[in-house]
Amino acid sequence: MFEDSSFAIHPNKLGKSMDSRYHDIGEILSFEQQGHVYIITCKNGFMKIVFYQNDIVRIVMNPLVEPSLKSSVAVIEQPKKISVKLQQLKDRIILTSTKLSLELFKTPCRLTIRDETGEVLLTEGSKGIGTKATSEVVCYKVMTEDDHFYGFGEKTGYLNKRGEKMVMWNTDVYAPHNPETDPLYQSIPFFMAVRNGSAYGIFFDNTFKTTFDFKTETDLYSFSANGGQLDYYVFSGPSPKDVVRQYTHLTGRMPLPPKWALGYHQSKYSYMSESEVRELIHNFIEKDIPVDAIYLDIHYMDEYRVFTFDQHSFPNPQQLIADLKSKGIHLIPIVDPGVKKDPSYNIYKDGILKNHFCKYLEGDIYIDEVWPGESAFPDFSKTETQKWWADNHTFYTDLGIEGIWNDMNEPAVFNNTKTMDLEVIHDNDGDIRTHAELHNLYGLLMGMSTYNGLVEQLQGKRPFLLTRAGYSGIQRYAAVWTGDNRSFWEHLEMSLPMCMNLGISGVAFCGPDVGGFAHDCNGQLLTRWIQVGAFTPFFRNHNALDTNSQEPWAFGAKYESIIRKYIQLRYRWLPHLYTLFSECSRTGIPVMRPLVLEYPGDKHVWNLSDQFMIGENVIIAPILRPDTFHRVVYLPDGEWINYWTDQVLIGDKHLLIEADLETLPIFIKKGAIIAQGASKQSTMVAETDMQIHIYPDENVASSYTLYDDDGTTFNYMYGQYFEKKITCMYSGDTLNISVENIISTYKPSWKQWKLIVHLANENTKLFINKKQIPNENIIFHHESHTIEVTVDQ
Ligand code: MIG
Repeated sequence: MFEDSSFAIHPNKLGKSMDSRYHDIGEILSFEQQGHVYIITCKNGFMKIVFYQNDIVRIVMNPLVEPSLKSSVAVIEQPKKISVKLQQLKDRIILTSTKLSLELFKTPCRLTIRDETGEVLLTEGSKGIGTKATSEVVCYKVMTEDDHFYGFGEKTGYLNKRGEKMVMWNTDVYAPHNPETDPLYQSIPFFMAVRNGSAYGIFFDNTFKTTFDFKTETDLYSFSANGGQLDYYVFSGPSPKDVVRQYTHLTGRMPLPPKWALGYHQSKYSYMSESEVRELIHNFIEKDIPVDAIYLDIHYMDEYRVFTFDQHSFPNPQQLIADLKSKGIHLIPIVDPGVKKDPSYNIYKDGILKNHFCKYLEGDIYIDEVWPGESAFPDFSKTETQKWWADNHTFYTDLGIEGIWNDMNEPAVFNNTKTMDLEVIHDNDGDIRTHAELHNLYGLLMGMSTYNGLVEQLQGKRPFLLTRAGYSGIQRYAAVWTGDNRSFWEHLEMSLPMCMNLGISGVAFCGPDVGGFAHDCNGQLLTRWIQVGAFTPFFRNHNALDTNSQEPWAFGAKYESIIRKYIQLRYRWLPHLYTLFSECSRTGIPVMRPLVLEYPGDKHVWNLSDQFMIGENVIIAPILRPDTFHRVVYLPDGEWINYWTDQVLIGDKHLLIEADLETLPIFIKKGAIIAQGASKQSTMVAETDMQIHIYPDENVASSYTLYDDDGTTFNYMYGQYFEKKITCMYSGDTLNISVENIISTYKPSWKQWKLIVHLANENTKLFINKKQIPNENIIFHHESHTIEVTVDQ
């Protein structure tokens, strides 16, 4: 409106580009050591360096004052006392641990980190650390031709993020998730760089809006934040798996979920009534399709008031939940953070009276629109509010509920900015912060409150929590689904790299809405998606209002029978999947992984986005396009076995593979040992058919440790579990197998197990723990070239 006046050249307009110039931190003026903290004063800022352990170092820069070493809630580890060698040279300072050395050049201040062999992991060039606008901290690092980047949590696009610019700002995006759609619901400001088979990682622990830029400059990448300190951790690897272990050591790992959370889950926005839910269950059982959980979306509530049931459509939730449980099925209600503004509603009233809602500094409660209309939002940054919210969940747990679904916790608000006013403040236990600073933590803090409440209320049973929003560390509390995708083939394809990168980012328990949330699904797409879902860590079919139904039987008998087969396959693979989940809960190494995690030196996998691995020796190469019955599959060096035919394929090759609608291409590496069980109506049915499949590799020893426990309690944490180690060696026609029960403080339901040896012939001599198994105890299957022996537990 003032375009004709000087207002057109208002300094704010020009200022933007001026302010985005980079201001370097300048030269180092002084260096001192205080205990395990190194303090560096530069011309334009201050730094602190702390070793957390030999392979993790933290670097914090504050442009204005001496940096604070308070970390975000993502970090659960304290620095260990390790011995660091300090060398002060004329032009630089060198700090060396047993795993890395950090060189700090003085004029200007520039950092180089080397691994234990002296190889440069990361280094800085024409730019290092500094500021952009007055409140923007930024860090540049050199990007070489050979660097490939993974992690970053939940992002669209391909696996390798080289060439991308990504923002972390938890956002509710209903619009189609395109390659350019960024940010989404989760903020995981962590990545790893892989170069010539080795890796390092960086976790930028800044909860403001952050940006990771691998696009703007050709030989530098950067990460920056809209406020706060430049606070980051370097993980020195050297392998990609080491980086995942180091990152999840710092930010925590997934507790082992209850087994039922690994089954097939059915959801819809919304199953409207008790009778609809009962009919749904009836269909699953009638049709012999396994199912472990049913979700109730927002319509179960009384006008979207959380912690209520609508009395007309759900008159007796307690009975419903009990009836479902008797069939081995869990009911999971949605819980959003918005609390309806209604003085007669106990949660709202209580929250107001006890001061639990987010406010402006001046004292007004922040009220805005979500499903229930005008609503208030709990301030999860306050310990007391966390406890209050957690305690409210007795409403659900008293009814027998053991799982909760958190949605809209970015938080999503129906206004132009899609979220809370950035000027709203969070109490943060007295250390007040703006929403601009804590926005990305809202979902994590809600998850923490909910999970902790459920743990307390379920008295020893493992809860299940599903969340849409989160920050680094969310894996300690919740599984993550990737939000409002669509029934597009492109979204099936996109879900693979998205989940693989989430896995690298510590969030191993993840999956997309199978079948697609918005838009209309069809039989072929659902079939192909279920095939993939059978192997993603989280396996839930969910579907939006006013779109085609997409329950397993929705598209007729032909598709239903294939879908049944794959949901049953999921249940047959559960003993192996559960073993991998257990490994993940101890090491952070994801169940579903990109090939680059196993073969980081192989250039064919650096951006391989349409295949994934389950554990270290199974490749899943799904069909991701309509009317397509073949595809290219890359098999790394070694020999691979077609799971369906036992045909042996030579790797280090791209192969053209046929896959009719019934076939999900699965390849097993020679030497692999894999546990399988029976298909069952739900995971609550005890296992009776434990099978150990061996794919022997000539003259190469291999081993497998099967894990099992009661699947429902935390007793495994106190040593009650079962581990059976199976080692095999195949040479000549002799297969030597040794079996050792490492821990049997938990007794599995199966008393005997079957050993199934693939690629065998009638002359194969079998020894178990050095005793030859007599021929009459061996069943030889001619068609499949397998031999089968039954063994006692
Ligand atoms: O703005 O609760 O992503 O899974 O069905 C829509 C209704 C709110 C978004 C979730 C979706 C859920 C839907 N919710």
